[in-house]
Amino acid sequence: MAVDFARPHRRYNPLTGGWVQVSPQRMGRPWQGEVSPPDPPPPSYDPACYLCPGNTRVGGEVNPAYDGVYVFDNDFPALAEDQPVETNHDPLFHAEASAGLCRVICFSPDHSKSLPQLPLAGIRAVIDVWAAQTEELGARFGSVQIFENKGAMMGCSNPHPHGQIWATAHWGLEVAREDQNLRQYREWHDGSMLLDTATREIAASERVVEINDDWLAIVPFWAAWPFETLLLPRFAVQRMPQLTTDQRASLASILKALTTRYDNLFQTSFPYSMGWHQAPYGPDSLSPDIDHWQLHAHFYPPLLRSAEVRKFMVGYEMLAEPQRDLTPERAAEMLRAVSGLVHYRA
Ligand code: H2U
Ligand code: ZN
Repeated sequence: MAVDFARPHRRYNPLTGGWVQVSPQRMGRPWQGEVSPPDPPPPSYDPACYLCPGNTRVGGEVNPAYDGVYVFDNDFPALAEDQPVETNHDPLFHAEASAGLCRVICFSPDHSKSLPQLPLAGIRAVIDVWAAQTEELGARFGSVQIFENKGAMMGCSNPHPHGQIWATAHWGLEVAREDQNLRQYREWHDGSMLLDTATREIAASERVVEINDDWLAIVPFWAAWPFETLLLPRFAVQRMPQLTTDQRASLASILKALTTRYDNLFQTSFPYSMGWHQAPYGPDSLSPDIDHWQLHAHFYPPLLRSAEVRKFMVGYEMLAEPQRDLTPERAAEMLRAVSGLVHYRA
């Protein structure tokens, strides 16, 4: 018998191999998000911001008077570049030295403009830097993790629009899991998991949030966070540097539309952690087998009901598996119901 999606059920995440418990019967009547009064916009320049052009950072370095995207080496890197190869082989206290580098990427000199508020050319410039950094660091490291932590709720205290890049010799656990699952899908089903997902989601349409000729944003069937989205290319591509001029332009446009919807949902600068997954490099970079890979971005926003009410991953989630009341289909419907064109602050 087929699963009744109106009753409690579990959904499988083929990328991670995890499960999510969905409890739609607890959702009750569909609710509108409460809208709180918009928070005051930050100024375009903040003399106390360590990321604004011309300002001094905590470590004493002075930012140049940059006028586009600005990348610098993190003054407090979590990783060190020159690490000896060391391993403690121990069944209980196993460890290895980890080598890598950390960079900060300022999306714009304007302190007040987050991604949805940047012009398309500004978002396009960020994409070009993401691609160039991937190419440069991929030649030296096994994995290039590009991400953005946005909003105080996600532990980011500075509203200046910025992201980070961590390049590591090893593959992060999530990347390693995806690599294994994408590879297995190709072997078992003779196809690309995420291209097949895009085709099926477009046909079903109920979880689609944004779509253009090249890209698709969905609340995935297996989403754990209330308004989690997955940004997928509609063509085969393993890494960001491979994107053509047109594909970068269409990516800028879907990023702007998706993040505009996010901000409009609760009329707040929507917090999230987002990041790109792409085919890792080495250790076998000389003969890389990356056909099973497909470039994609995850958005993990914590909000549930309003600008203040967040979802906590606690209790059952920490001890068993993620659980949600709001169905992914309803979340996608709510994101479709707000504008992807006009930002609430415009
Ligand atoms: P988040 O706010 O997204 O955590 O990023 C800020 C990063 O900027 C953080 O990793 C770095 C911090 O180490 N930073 C500098 O490199 N220089 C500074 O002067 C302050 C913050
Ligand atoms: Zn600033």
